[in-house]
Amino acid sequence: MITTDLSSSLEAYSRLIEQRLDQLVPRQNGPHQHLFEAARYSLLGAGKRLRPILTLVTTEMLGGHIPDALSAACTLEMIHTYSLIHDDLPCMDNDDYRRGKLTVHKKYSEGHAVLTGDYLLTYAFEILATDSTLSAEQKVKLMAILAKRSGGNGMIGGQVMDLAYEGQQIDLAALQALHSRKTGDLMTAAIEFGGILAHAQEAHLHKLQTFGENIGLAFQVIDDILDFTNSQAKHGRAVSSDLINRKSTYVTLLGLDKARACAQEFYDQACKALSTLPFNTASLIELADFILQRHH
Ligand code: GRG
Repeated sequence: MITTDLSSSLEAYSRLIEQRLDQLVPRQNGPHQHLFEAARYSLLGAGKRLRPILTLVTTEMLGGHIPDALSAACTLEMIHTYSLIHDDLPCMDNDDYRRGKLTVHKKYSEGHAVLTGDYLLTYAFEILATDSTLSAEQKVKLMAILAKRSGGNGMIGGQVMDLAYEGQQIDLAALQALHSRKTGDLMTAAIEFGGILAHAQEAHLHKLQTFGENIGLAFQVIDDILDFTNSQAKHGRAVSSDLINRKSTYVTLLGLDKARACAQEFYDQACKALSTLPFNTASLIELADFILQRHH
């Protein structure tokens, strides 16, 4: 059950994130104004904001200060949005719609979509490097986490595995290795960000990482389930985009019931990792519940 309390705090966090993104990426005039327009088009007004919310909830849980964590949290949304813009391009998934509106390459052009993604990626690091609320040590740690988790052995590596496995039946271990990078790493970064922003101890950071890795995988299993069941609800048959693209997913490999059990197992592991932390972890567990029970 998602409580009214949780949905109102998710809305409150989303509002803060939306306002800060709006401030961080203002409109600009000049021959390159379309870049900022496209960045605002892709960033503002939609999206669950799950990654920055994970950072803010973790920061607050550990006794950190939300206003000081907000810009850093927004950099995760920028990296996430760049990955969606590039993933939608014709050379990747070739999607026409994202977050209920035309994809950036359809609304503007392919060139603008590539460059808007590049801009959001680059700008995320500029924000971290110049955030006056962060210490020099925090800046370096956050930039290292973001680079590693979104890089060649993280999100981008996972996407390349996805390309490599196209049209192939892969086993569960390969699927997990792919998704722990493609989806899990940025979620883990979001949790690690909370730890760094609230000056968490090393031992606590390790537990938080385990939580992040497992909740990232639970999120992906649910995503596969939703892709399958929403297609069924919409079309009355199993024509999920994953099936059309002949992608191996938790549902195609395990079937619906075992995929649900698998999501629950990742959720349980995630919560177990939190159980020995000397903090009130209720809000992070509520967020994990939301991830497990979400319908979109
Ligand atoms: C192209 C560099 C590059 C990387 C692409 C993350 C990724 C790798 C591609 C995005 C497409 C995709 C299906 C990723 C799996 C993770 C996922 C389900 C993303 C959607 O995240 P949500 O549901 O989206 O949090 P909103 O719109 O709510 O932010």
